[in-house]
Amino acid sequence: GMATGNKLRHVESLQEMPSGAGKISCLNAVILGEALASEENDLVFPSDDFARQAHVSSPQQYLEMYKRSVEDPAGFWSDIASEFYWKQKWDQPVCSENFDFRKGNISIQWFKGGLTNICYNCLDRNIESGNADKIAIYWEGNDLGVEDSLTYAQLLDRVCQLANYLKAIGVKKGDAVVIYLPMLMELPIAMLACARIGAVHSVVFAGFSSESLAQRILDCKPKVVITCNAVKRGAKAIHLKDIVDAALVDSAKNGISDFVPKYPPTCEVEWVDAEDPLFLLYTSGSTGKPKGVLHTTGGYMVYTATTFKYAFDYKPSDIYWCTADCGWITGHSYVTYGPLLNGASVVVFEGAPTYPDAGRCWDIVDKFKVTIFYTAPTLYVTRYSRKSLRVLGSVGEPINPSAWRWFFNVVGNSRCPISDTWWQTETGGFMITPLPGAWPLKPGSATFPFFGVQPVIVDEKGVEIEGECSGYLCVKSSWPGAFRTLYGDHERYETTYFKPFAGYYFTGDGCSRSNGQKIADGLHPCFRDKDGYHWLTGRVDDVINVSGHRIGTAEVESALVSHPKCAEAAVVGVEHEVKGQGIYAFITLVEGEPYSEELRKSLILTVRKQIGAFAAPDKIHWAPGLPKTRSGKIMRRILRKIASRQLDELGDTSTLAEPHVVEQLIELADR
Ligand code: 6R9
Repeated sequence: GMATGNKLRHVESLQEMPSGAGKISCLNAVILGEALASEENDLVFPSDDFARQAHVSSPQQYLEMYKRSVEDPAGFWSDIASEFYWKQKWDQPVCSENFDFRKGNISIQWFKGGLTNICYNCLDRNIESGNADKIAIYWEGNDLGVEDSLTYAQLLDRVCQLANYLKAIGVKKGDAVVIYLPMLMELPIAMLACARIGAVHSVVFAGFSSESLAQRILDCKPKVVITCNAVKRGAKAIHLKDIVDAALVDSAKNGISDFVPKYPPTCEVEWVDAEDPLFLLYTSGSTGKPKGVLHTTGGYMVYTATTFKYAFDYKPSDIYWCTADCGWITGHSYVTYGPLLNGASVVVFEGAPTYPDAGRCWDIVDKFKVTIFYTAPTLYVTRYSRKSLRVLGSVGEPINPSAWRWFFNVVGNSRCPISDTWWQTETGGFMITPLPGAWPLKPGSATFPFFGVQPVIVDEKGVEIEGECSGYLCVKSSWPGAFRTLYGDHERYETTYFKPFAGYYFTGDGCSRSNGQKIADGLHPCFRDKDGYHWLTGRVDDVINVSGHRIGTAEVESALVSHPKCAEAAVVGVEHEVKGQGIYAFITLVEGEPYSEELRKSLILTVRKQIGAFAAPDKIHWAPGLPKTRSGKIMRRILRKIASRQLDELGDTSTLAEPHVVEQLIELADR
């Protein structure tokens, strides 16, 4: 099994690696010398057996590959891209980018001029190479005993039928298609069908309310909305079709098709440019309405496939299960595209991990003999053998060292390396992640950058900091999976991501490199330690992460203030035992309105209705006033402290316009 402690297996003294882009400071460190090993006992080493069979089995091997990936990105990525099918190879430089707004518009292109199709590469290509009868999808329904599966050949048939139907009703290359489905096999099928005909899918998580769905429909103006009648989640039935009908009324659309008839099971592929859009996925930002993150075809294809293969050490004999819903980026990149591009067998689970009881996940692992299990740290469980597992993955939020150890010791039986994958909707695929087998892990650290990724930590002024430090996490050059724009708003793309720190992509996360503890005031929530390991601990902006669902506090606030009795609302995230973060809302009512339990419920209901149940506030804190600066800015730092009851850490409140509101808030904390 894996061993923890002072072992020096696989640890070599490596020289600092020079690179075209200057020193790769984050790498100095895979170099774990004697001093480190004797002082640390928090290193978790891969077993010899695991390392021996791994794609990347030593720090040196990683460093060699990494060095090439950043010094010669074109060569590195075009070698990998050549393993895919291209109707026509790219005729322009493999990559071109401008990351510096001072030099003109931000632009990123990979494999431009190349013609390909990601659906063809997922299905036809794998079928031609002998995998026609391999299971592509094992589907496990919400209710026990309800299951299904599709081989690669069967999946292709189903995709083609739907693709033909979409074509028949007028969907053409470049048209948007909204998909509002639970985790049925039809969800990946619908994504692939769109990709096959060059349509741009926009999956809307089926937990979103009709109003949220309508907002997205109005923004991307799809030709079609694909949905189903109803779904059961746990013991509850949700009538999706009614929600869609309501949304279509809101967004003034006509003509609704109630069923998808059977169409022929073959369908010509629409060859698209590598830079043609593949999908839009709406995600929350710190302000304003949700952003339509746009991913294109070629780079995304190459990147999701490669990250999947290396970060999970994927082998053709693996059975892979990712618990994410296709309504989020994790479901796009690591339920559908990444695994299928690799010809993997993927478990797709419709239900809730706790239904009918908390053992459900482990039943599924045992039933399908899952070998790679990828989930969010908030999923908790016990019992069952789980002998089949060999690699574990974690995503969505920082996993704290004790949760990490539990996942490692209990779920993985101290045998399975954990890939704690840090990435975002915007990045398309993993950015900072272990390559299991290549280096020792540290519980709670996402470790090192993936090939081609150059993370940097900058200070408030945007100056890069070397060595042990903390600051804002940025990336200094493009990678194939990067998003290319925000749909219909390139200016917002530049302003949000490229202007905060000139010359870099700003992630919205903090990062630090010092060993162990968080930097005090939460402004620098990620660090990189002296060994170069990266530690991410959260967002530096007003985005919160509830059970892996990304939510902008501004969206929840605007739902709350739409309530006729709410004058003002301020929402912050607080630590939550089960969900990672909980939603904590400070509410100022309109003049003269008394606090009541009924009003509390009706405020929460407003959020459920406008966004979805997953965004419902966990706590409503009545606030006669909110702490504001003299210029009228809400001091969220103070609200966060009040929400987490760190009342002795309120800091300087003298700059507040009305300092007494803080005392009022403390008094009302438990009302
Ligand atoms: C993939 C996904 C992105 C935000 C990101 C960060 C947080 C994701 C993490 C993590 C620490 C990890 N995040 N993975 N934080 N460690 N392994 O979750 O995308 O929904 O866009 O959220 O999630 O704060 O900025 P998305």
